[in-house]
Amino acid sequence: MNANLYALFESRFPEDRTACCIETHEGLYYSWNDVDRASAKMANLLKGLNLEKGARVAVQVEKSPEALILYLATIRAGYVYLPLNVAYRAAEMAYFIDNAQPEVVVCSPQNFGWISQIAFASGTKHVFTLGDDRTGSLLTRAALQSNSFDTAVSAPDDLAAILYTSGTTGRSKGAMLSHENLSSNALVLQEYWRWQPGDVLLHALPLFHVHGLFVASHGALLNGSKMIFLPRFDTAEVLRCLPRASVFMGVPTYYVRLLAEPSFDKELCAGMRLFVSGSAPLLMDTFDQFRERTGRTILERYGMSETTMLVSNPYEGDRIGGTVGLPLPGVSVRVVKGDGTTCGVDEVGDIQVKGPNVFRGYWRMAEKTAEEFTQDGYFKTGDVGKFDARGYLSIIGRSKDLIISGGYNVYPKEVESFIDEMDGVVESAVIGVPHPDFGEAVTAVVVTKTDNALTEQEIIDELRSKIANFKVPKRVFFVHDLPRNTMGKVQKNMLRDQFKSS
Ligand code: MLC
Ligand code: AMP
Repeated sequence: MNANLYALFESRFPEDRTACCIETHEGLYYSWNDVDRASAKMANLLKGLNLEKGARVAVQVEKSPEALILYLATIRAGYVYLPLNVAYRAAEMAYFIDNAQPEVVVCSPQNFGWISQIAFASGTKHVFTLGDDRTGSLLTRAALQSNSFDTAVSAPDDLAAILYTSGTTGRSKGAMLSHENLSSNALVLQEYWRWQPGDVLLHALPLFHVHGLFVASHGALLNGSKMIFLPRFDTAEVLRCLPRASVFMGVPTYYVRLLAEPSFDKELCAGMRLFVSGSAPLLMDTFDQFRERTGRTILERYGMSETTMLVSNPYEGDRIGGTVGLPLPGVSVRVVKGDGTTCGVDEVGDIQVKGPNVFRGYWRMAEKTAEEFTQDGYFKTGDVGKFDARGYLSIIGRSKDLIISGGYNVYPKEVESFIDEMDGVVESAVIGVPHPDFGEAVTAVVVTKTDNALTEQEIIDELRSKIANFKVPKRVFFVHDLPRNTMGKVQKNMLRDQFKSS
């Protein structure tokens, strides 16, 4: 049997392929036939480039139906999709491209100048452009291709995607996900969340992370369901489209923003069957307010790039606020103490996972991969939590030094290294402090040389020119020394306490 993920989707396309698969906010309709033919054209284009087996196709483009179709075309042709956040700047892109060695890079037309320079310098052979308005060389070239394509035959272990997740100590690591990783998770979620005939997904998430690219899109594709595609999360647009949808997925910030709208009420949600939250902790207050306002209970689930989804509150049965729910069918999740023994009920420890959803390792980092797995094959998530007596998992914290801001991961170490190399800086510590909209806000605490007059704004401006905007600290504070323990380690919890209400 062909384990290619596209073959699975194709086997689930609705009987009527003229039905709508993607509807855009501008009112354009893409039928299932359109998606099939357009992905065939792009797959033919890629195949015609004579790429090697397992070639990476790195993509940094704005969200559009064509961007999703490019993803489908890449896996359909048997290549490996590598999505990159549109916020990444030159230094970040140079690292990813140099590390992943993609044979093809696709970027927005307006970024072609600088990205093609980086790509060609790293040995990439083909750089195409794709705009969010159906423009760019990718589409011009694909238009000349045949609109039928025999989906490549893939083994379950063949790679379908590489998702870069930042490293706690060094640079970003590419999590390698196989066709089986993605298809097993998609199938489990379709059943677990009771996708139904007639469901319509309101898709407002970005297409370069697990949540928007896999969890949301795969659900609709597997179910033969229409997606209403928004280019980004925009509260007014979501409110406008909600009455025509039945499923919505988002990070907690989306729910906070919806609740801030007085017009968001039961009536608008009348046709809604399912609201899913994930990627960051959903506050109890948001969970409760949402239920009160809409009569709907948000279903919170827990996932990560390396594992896609591993735990979820049930569709039927209690969705318990403050917990991420129960391990998904076929996925084994345990909480262990420092000595490796399993924790009892309500005992806090490290969360580990094993199952068909767990990735195939970090791209060209065999040692790092080995470190992140236990001897009996469990992946160490870096999250800390506990199971209650009913088997519901709560995430209590993280053993990894990570900030999650509006659903995006920010690794303090990376931001610190950019601050530390600025003239006049002795050292810095980057922390997350509570933020009403983003959940956590990136905050920098900096020690400068005594005669230095570096200002908060100068540091922010300098960082803005170098790293993705969501990683730039919202505030910068200056101190004489960073608090350290007897081992010399910076005590970030003291800094978090000190600056939490700033
Ligand atoms: C934007 N900004 C952010 C930010 N997003 N700041 C902190 N954190 C964020 N997440 C800042 C920009 O730097 C800019 O600042 C200003 O906000 C306006 O930018 P914008 O792009 O117009 O913002 P907006 O559209 O409002 O975006 C906010 C958001 C977006 C919450 C809608 O960040 C978003 O869609 N997040 C979802 C992330 C996601 O998909 N996560 C899933 C990961 S998968 P300035 O100062 O420059 O103006 C995963 C696994 C799993 O974790 O389990 O799912
Ligand atoms: P990423 O590396 O971007 O895939 O982010 C994965 C991380 O997001 C996980 O390791 C968790 O720390 C966090 N995360 C995902 N879902 C949840 C959730 N529902 N609650 C709390 N944290 C979450």
